[in-house]
Amino acid sequence: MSETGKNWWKEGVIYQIYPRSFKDSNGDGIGDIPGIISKLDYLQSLGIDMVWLNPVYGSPNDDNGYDISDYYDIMKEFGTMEDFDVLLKGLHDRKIRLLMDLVVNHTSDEHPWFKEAKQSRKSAYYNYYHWWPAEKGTPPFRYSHFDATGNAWTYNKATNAYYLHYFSEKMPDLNWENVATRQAIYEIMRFWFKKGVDGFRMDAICYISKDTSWPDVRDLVKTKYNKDWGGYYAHGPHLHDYLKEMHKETIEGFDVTTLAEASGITIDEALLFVKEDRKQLHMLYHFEGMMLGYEKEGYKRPDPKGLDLVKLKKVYTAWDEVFEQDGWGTIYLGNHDQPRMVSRWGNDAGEFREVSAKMLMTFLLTMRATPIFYNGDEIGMTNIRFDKIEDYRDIETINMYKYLQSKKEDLERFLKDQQTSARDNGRTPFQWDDTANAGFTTGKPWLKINDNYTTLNAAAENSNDRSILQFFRQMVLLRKHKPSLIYGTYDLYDEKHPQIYTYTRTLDKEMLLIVLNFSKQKIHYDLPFQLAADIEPLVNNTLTFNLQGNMLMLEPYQALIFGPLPPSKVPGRRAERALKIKEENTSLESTEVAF
Ligand code: TEU
Ligand code: CA
Repeated sequence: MSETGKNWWKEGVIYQIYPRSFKDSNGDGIGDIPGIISKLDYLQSLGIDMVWLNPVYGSPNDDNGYDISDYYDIMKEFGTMEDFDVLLKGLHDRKIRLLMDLVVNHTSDEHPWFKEAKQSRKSAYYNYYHWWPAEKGTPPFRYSHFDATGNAWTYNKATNAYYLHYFSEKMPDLNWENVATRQAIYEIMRFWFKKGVDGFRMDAICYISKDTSWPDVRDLVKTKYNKDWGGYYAHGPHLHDYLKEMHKETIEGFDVTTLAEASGITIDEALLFVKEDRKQLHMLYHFEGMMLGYEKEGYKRPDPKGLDLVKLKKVYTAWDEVFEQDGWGTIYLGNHDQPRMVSRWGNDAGEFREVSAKMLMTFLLTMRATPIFYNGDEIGMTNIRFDKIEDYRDIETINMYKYLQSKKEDLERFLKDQQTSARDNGRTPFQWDDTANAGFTTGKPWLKINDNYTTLNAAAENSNDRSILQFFRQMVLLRKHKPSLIYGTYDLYDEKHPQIYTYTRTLDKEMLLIVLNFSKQKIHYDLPFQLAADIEPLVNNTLTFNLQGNMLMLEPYQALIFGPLPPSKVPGRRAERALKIKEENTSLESTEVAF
C-alpha cells in the first residue's frame, strides 16, 4: 500500500453525467437538472460514491457548456439554481458526493469579461485575456483544437488585436498572468465550495499558464513534442505556481477533491501535480491509454493494426508504479470526449457486447486508482456510427470536417474514421427503456438516439439478473468490501501475453487474482501459479469455468477473479522489478570494488 493516507476520494467510484444527454424533464429534447433529479434513486442503486457533472453553468453552448458565460448561474436549458440546490441535496441525502466541472482555461466570448475586454484596450477586463496587438504583425502560430482554420489567434477590430483561443474562437483563453483574473477564478471556486460541492474535475487545467514571451514554437512542437500541441500547451512556465496558489486560496480548509484533466502530461511529471506534500491537486487522469489504437499523426484515426494489449498493459502498469510512490490516480476507458467504452476496447458485435462490457468493468474496478464510469457504460451503450456529417453536433467533428475540406483531404475516410473515434458516439441520449425516444425525452432529442435502444436499455437490464447493469452493481459492491482492490499492491503477470491481462492485488495477508481475456478467441491459458484443484472463482462474467491442472480454458472476453488467496510466492513483475533493482545495486557495488 502506498505510504500516503486513506481518503474517501481514493475509495469511491465516480460516475460521470453528461447532463445534455442524461434525462430530459420538459420535452425540449435536451437533458436537464430536473431530469437528473428524477433519476436520483437510479444513481443510488448503482452504488457509486461521486458524481462528476459536466458543465451546467450559463453558456451559449458552442462546445456544450465548456464555453461558460456565467460561472454563478445555471444554463437556462438545464434549469435554475434552485434545481441545482435540490440536486446537490438529493445526492448528499444518498451519500453521493458531487464534483463540478471547472472550466477556467477559457470562457465563452459571451462572458461579460470578454464582452468588455473586446471593446477597447483600455477596458478593465482587457488583461483578463491574451492579446497580440496588430501593430506587431502576425501573431506567432498557435494551434487551435477546434478552429476550422487551425489557428488559435482571431482578429478583433475594436482593439485592433488578436485574441488567443486554444479551442474554438468562441472560447477565448483567460490570462492567468493577471492577478485579478486569478483572484476572480478563486472566488468562483470558493462560491461553489461554500455551496457544498465536494470538488472539481478541472478542465484543460494544464493549459492555463502561457509563455507570454510568445516564442515561435512550430519547430519545438514538431520535434520535442512530436506535433503534439497538447504537450506544448501543458508546459507553461508558471503552471505549478498557479496550482499551488489555487490550492492555498481555495482548496485548503474544505474537505474537497480535485481531479485534473491532464492532457499533454507525461508520466514522469505526474507526481508534480498530485504528490501529497506539494499541495496542488489530488488526482489526475492521463491520456496515454486514450492514444492506444489510434495513429500518431493527424486527427484521431484508428490504427488498422488494432489495439495492442501488451502496450495497454505497459501503460496501465507504468502509471500504477507512479502512484505506488505517492499521490493517487484514476482510471477510465471512456468519457464525453471519447467513443463508447465497449465499442472501443471490447466488442459491441452481437453476443460479445455483454461479456466484453463486463470484462472491461472488472478491469476498471480492480485496478489501484479511482475508477470513473461514464453514464451509459453501466448498461453497455455502444457507438452510434453516424454516416453523414449532418448527424453530428460536436464542434470538434464539424470543424475538423471543414478544415479537411479546405485542405481538399479525403472526407469520406474522415467520416469513416469518425465512426470509431467521434465524441458524439459517447454523447447520444441515455437509453432508459424501450418506449419512444428511449424514455429520454417526449420531444425531439438534440442528438439522435441509437436504434438499438429497443433492446439495449436500463429497464430491460434492471429486470435481468445477469445483465451488464447488475454485474456493474455487484462489482461496485465488491470493490467496496475488498480493501485490497482499493489499496492493495498491483502486480502484473505474463506481461507479454497478447490476449490475457493477469494481475494480483495484495493487501496484508490477502490476495486476489484477476484474469481477463481481452480477445474474442477462446484461449488455453497457463496460470502463473497453481490454484487449488477445487477452487471456484469469486467473480465470473460467463457461465463457464474450466480449470484443468494449471490450465484455464478461457471463453472470449472472460473475466475471472479468484480469492481471497494467500499472497503468491511466485513473483510477478513487481517482485521481478525489486529483484532487478537489487541486482543493479549489487553489480554497482561489485564494480566499485573491482576498480
Ligand atoms: O478537453 C480538453 C482537451 O484536451 C481536448 O483536446 C480533448 O482532448 C478533446 O476534446 C478530445 O477529443 C476538455 C473537455 O473535456 C472537452 O469536452 C472540451 O471540449 C475542451 O476541454 C474545451 O473546454
Ligand atoms: Ca429539457
